[in-house]
Amino acid sequence: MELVGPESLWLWIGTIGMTLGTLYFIGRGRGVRDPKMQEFYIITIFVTAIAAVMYFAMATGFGVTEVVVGDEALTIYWARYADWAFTTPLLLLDLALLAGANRNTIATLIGLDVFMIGTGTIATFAATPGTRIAWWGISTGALLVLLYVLVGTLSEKARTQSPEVASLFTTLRNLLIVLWLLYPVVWILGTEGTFGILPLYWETAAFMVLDLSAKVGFGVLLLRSRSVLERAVTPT
Ligand code: RET
Repeated sequence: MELVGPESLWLWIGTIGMTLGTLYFIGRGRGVRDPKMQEFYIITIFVTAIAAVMYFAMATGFGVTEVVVGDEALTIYWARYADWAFTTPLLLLDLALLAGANRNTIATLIGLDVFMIGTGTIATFAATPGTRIAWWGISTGALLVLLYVLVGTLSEKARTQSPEVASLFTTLRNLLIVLWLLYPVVWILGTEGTFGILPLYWETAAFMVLDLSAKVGFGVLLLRSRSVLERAVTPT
C-alpha cells in the first residue's frame, strides 16, 4: 500500500535542501587544517547528511509506517525520530564545543536530549491518546530541563570566551531555543497529537521548515565566520 501522500512535496524539498546544505558545508570545510576547527565542520556535515538520507527515506516511502490508535490508523514518519536521535545530540555538541563546555556539561546535555527523543518516540508509537499525551509531557519536560542547562551552565561557560565567540554563541543558542520549542507544538497540534488540528500535509511542511532552519540555518551561522571559529579553538 502507498503510504506517502501529497506531503511528499515537502519531503522532497527537505531532501534537496539537506543535500545542498551538506555540499555547501563540505565545500566550506575543504582547506580547513586545524583539527579543532575541523570538528565543527565534521559534526555539521554529519547533521545535514543524516537528515538528507532520512528525508529521502521518507519521500520514497521507506521511512513511513502506520500506528493504530483506537479505531484510527495514523501515518507515522518514523525516520524523523531516527534522524533526530543522531542529529540533535550533534547539534548540541556543536554548541557545547563553541562554548568550551567540559565533559560533564556535554554529557548532561546529550543525556537529556537522548531522553527527550527516546520518550518522544514512545509517544509517537503509543496506542492510546492518553498515553501519547503523557509521554509527550515527559519528553517536553526533558526539553525544558535541557534548555535550562543551555541558558544556565552553558551560557555561563560561553561568557568566559572572547566577545565574538560569546556573541555567536548567544545567537545560535537563541535560535535553537525558539526552533526546538516549536517541535512539541507541531507534534501535539499535528496528526501525532490525535486532536486533528493540523493535517498531515501542513504538519510535514512545518517540520521541514523547522528542520532546515535548525540544521542548515544553524550550520550556516556557525560556519560563516572562520575567524570567529579560530578564536573559539584558540586557548586563551
Ligand atoms: C517531540 C515529541 C514529543 C515532545 C518533544 C519533541 C521534541 C522534539 C525536538 C526535536 C528537534 C529536532 C531538531 C531537528 C533538526 O533538524 C519528539 C517532537 C519535546 C526538540 C532540532
